[in-house]
Amino acid sequence: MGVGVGATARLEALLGSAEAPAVDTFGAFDQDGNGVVTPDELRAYAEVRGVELTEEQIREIFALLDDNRSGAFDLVEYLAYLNDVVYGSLTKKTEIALLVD
Ligand SMILES: [Ca+2]
Repeated sequence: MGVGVGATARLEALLGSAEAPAVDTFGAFDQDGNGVVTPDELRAYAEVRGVELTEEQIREIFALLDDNRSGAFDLVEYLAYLNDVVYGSLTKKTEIALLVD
């Protein structure tokens, strides 16, 4: 279906350095520090980082991250996303590289 692929790439671009602790990147998204990241906060963070996000990409990112469909995502949802999608895909890429090699 391809849904979320572009959004995932955008989100990975936003995450920047993979060496930054996830809690720190979440804190950077959560600009008012209330523990949840809203679409407006994500949009503002993307603008600061020079990453262009369309409304559709923002919707896709929240479809991926906002498990309970509250309209925002919290740290638990963010960590679950990283674990499932980002680290999971990196592991798969590593496995594929090993197979090719
Ligand atoms: Ca917030």
